This record gives sequence, structure tokens and C-alpha cells, in this order.
Amino acid sequence: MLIRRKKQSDLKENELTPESIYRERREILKKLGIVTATLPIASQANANLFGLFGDDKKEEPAAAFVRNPLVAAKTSYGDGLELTPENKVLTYNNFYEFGTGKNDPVENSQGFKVDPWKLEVTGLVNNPITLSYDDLLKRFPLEDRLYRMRCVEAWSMNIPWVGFSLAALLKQADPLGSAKYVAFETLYDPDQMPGQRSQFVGGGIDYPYVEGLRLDEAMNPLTILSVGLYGQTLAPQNGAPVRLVVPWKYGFKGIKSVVKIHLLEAMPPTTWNLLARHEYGFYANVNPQVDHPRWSQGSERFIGEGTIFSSRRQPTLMFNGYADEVASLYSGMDLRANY
Ligand SMILES: Nc1nc2c(c(=O)[nH]1)N[C@H]1C(S)=C(S)[C@@H](COP(=O)(O)O)O[C@H]1N2
Ligand SMILES: [Mo]
Repeated sequence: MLIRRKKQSDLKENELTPESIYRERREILKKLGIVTATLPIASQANANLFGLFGDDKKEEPAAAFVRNPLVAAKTSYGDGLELTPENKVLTYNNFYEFGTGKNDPVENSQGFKVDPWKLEVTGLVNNPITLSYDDLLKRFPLEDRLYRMRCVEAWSMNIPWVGFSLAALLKQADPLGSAKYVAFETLYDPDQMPGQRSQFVGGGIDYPYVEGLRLDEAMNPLTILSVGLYGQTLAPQNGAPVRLVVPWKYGFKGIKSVVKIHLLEAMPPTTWNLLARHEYGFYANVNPQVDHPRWSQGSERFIGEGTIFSSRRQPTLMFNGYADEVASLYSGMDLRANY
């Protein structure tokens, strides 16, 4: 989601596919005269991160963050969906606090500290709540849910999250009648997050990253706070120790490493809307009929098994396939105006 304010590259952001990055690197290496029949070690590592060799072995970067197994109730969410391999969920990420490249987050976040953690629920509530790291994993019943994930850049994954209902947490906080919106905030810690130290590394975002939902969206049963995936606690690159998952919205709504949930009366500002308001709206519902100003949202590249070259295009579904559960939230609303 690079905004081309600095003329760093003439590529549109969704053209920055792993394939084009890979080719670009090959070109550079070629010019330096070091492309041989076998790739140099460093670019082999990059190629592996992108699954170019089609092997789904788990990457183990130096000092890899340790994930712990979680016990969660099985559910029928996502039954029949093809899974995106775990190594791709762990290595192809957007988390600009750790850099704007797809493999920057895994490379730059393995020392990230998630325990102790503090998640505060404040604002228009009768009962403000502070959750510790242990509370996140133990206070609410955890469920396994396989959800579709659609990035606004027109790629998608199917990810088996472990998490709990955001509604369960909000009910404990007991919202006041005047509460209409929920604002979320990511940790601000430039010592740990190189993208917050440097505009260049962090893509020009004014940190901390902030997001928001309408209260009824936040209370929808599909909306979860995720604390894990593939049966284990989250890795830093996926937003450890706790991140939002709203499966019918574009991925940028799924704010990572959340420290604050604040209930309020007015619509809160959101990071991508602040950066480019004509391109990224507050609602950001997945909608194949409403194109991004710079590209079509009618189809998407599904990241599954195999190589990036063999990844298939598939049609984008209204509300990312969750219309039965959420279309009623928007009845009577102009979805083109409220993008
Ligand atoms: N704090 C923060 N949250 C974030 C982002 C980010 O850059 N910073 N990127 C978003 C985008 S654009 C997407 S697509 C998803 C990616 O989640 P994943 O890397 O776990 O698949 O995280 C979202 N949450
Ligand atoms: Mo995204």
C-alpha cells in the first residue's frame, strides 16, 4: 500500500508482487554478474520466503520468535476452504512498523517482546478493562476459525486463526448507550519498531497505526481478536500478541499488536484513510463492484500451495464471502460512497 509520494519507484503497489520483486533482484544480480545456475545463498533465502521452490518447509530465521501451542475449540468456520500454507502466512506480510517489503516483518520482528503486554478497553464504557498477556490467552474461550483474508492489494489467503469474540470483551466492558464507534491502536515503540523510527522504513505513516469499526460491526459474531494461528500463538509479523480480524473487510482493518480499544461517539480516524482518503475509506468492505482508483477489485490472487507463479486468480466475493452474515449491517447504505 505504498503511496507514491516519494518517487522511489514507478510501480503501483499491487504490482509489487513477489514475482516482480524477485525478477527485479535477479536483474540487479545479473547486472552485477553474479547470477549463476544456482542462486546465491542470500537470494535463495528470499526465494524460499516467497515459496518459489514450492516447498512449504517452515522458515526459521535467526533467533526465531518462539510460538506456543494453544488449546481452542474446533468450529465449522471455513469448512471446505483450501488453507494457505503456514510458511506463507508467516513470511508474506504487511506490517509497516517493521518495513514495507512483504518479507521485512518476519526479518525484522523476531525479537519483539509480547509479554508483558497491556490491552486497555476505555472510553464510553461502564467498566474499563485492562488485559494482561495471560488474560489475552485465558480469560475468553478460544476458538479455531478458518477465515478468508483479502488484502486491498488484490491478493488473498485462507488463514486458520485462534481467537475470541470481540463482542465477549466489549460486553464485559459494558458500553454506554452513547457509544457508537470503537477505535483501536497499535503499540507505539520506536525502539522495537524500525518503521516508527524512520519515515523511509515505515512507509510515511504517522504512527501509531489506528483503526476503527462501528460498534455494531465490532459486536458482529464474525469479528474476533486473534491471539494465534495454525494452533499456536501469533508470531510478531502477524500482530502478536493480539490483533483484530474482520473477515469481510480489507486486510488493513485488521490492526496488529493492539494496546488500546476505545469506545466513542464519533467516527475515529483510521491510518490508511489519513494517508490517502480517496483510496482507503473507513468502511473498507470487500466489494468486487467498487474498484480501487488504481486497480480492479473484481478478482484476486489466491496464495495457496505451490509457487507464486502457479498462484491462481479467483473472483472476489461480495463482503469476501460473508454477505449472509453481514450484508444487513449496511442495508440502505450507498457502498460506493461509503467505500
Ligand atoms: N499495525 C499494523 N497493522 C496492520 C498493518 C500494518 O502495517 N500495521 N497492515 C495491515 C494489512 S494491509 C494487512 S493485509 C494485514 C496483513 O496481516 P497478515 O500479515 O497477518 O496476513 O495486516 C493489517 N494490519
Ligand atoms: Mo492489506
